[in-house]
Amino acid sequence: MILRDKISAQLPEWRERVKTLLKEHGETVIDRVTISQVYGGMRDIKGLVSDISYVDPAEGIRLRGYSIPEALKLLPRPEGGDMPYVGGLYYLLLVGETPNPEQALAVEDEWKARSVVPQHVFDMLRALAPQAHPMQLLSQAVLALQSSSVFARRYEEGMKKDEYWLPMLEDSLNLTAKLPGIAAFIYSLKYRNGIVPHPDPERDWAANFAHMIGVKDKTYEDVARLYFILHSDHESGNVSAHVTHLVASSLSDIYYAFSAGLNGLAGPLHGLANQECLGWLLDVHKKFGGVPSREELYKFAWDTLDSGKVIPGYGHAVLRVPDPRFTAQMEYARKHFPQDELVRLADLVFDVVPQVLKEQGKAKNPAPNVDAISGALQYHYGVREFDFYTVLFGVGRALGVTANAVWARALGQPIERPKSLTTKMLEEAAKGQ
Ligand code: HAX
Repeated sequence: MILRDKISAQLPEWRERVKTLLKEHGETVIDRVTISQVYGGMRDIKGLVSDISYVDPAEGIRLRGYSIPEALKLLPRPEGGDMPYVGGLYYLLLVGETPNPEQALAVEDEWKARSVVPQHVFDMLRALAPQAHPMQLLSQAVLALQSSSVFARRYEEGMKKDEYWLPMLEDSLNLTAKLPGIAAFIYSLKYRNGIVPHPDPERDWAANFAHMIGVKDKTYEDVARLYFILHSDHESGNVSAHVTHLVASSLSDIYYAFSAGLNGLAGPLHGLANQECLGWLLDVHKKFGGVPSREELYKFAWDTLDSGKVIPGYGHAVLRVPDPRFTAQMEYARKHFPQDELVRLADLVFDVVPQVLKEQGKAKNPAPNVDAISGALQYHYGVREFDFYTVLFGVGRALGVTANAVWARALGQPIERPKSLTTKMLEEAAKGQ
């Protein structure tokens, strides 16, 4: 298998590199930690390693060194498509090299061969409470697949540590292959008739999601590819990525680990912000009977803040500029459907809200993040049930966290165990200054 062979070939050098770094420079100090960081959600403490992506506060994400526009340009695309194969992106994340079309298609073929979702997963989803949030369904579905974990079986049988990454890769491919079908089933179960068409062997991973969810407009295939690529990875410290890494560090398999990561993604300050953001846009639209004036929106934004709420889709823990994932989606919308009311509204919000947040003076970053626009694109194509949007985020996020998990295991990253302190200890440390 191409991914296994490519990673295998790189491993001796990588292992040597890490070993030498630790042996010769293990005691090198790279940062200091302040009391406000310890009490403040560990913000900006440099304590994780990922070679798969890096978020520069002043520029945004780079996936294996490529900015979003570069990656979208370089990755191979299907004939007639405007956006790259997600299989090519997965190749880039896992292997660290830009794939040629055959290599991107080899990943797509791996996914096709592994895409059948076991019946028990559907049966379990049908048995859940009708009011359950779609993110609960997604998390439970991933957990239900755990019984097929190759890693758990091989570990039980006994395997050498330097082989751990091989079943992790197998599990990761099996999991990611099934996610479009699971997500489409959740959508149909919650909002349609509970029936999902079979995947079409002629279509790629993302286009098959578009097909299974029932969106007829062919250009939605591009939107699906763009969406999953943009949401794939955002270095390792965000909640969903960090939780997945943390859980996997105890040698849990990827099903346990990613299910936990999804539960973090379901929080309104993280992935659920996309649903919240669309809800906020619709509230504005409803209140003013369309796109309001600048002044009306300015007041509405202040009313939101004054009521003690955050403005969803704005602000970021690391970024200090507009999120390039926002920009990529905004550019797509402006190019393909500039007259769409919600897109026009999202554009106006982009104009007004940063000013409001600056005036309030609390948010360190008043600029939009990925969630400020993603829902408006889905809404345009008729995917209007916005409590489903975080499921879409989860499908994309699986690509990044599984790629990281494979490499963490390949490089033998240990169980995570940071140290906690008491408030008294912090007070004493402060006195000692
Ligand atoms: N609206 C109102 N207030 C905001 C704000 C916003 N969009 N963004 C930040 N603030 C406030 C914070 O609530 C905080 O207030 P307090 O001091 O009263 O606690 C203050 O500004 C400082 O926060 P910060 O340091 O700038 O931001 P954090 O690193 O603590 O948090 C968040 C980053 C993304 C959680 C934050 O900006 C936020 O709540 N944004 C709105 C929700 C959102 O869009 N989340 C999605 C983020 C992207 C993501 O993960 N997607 O999945």
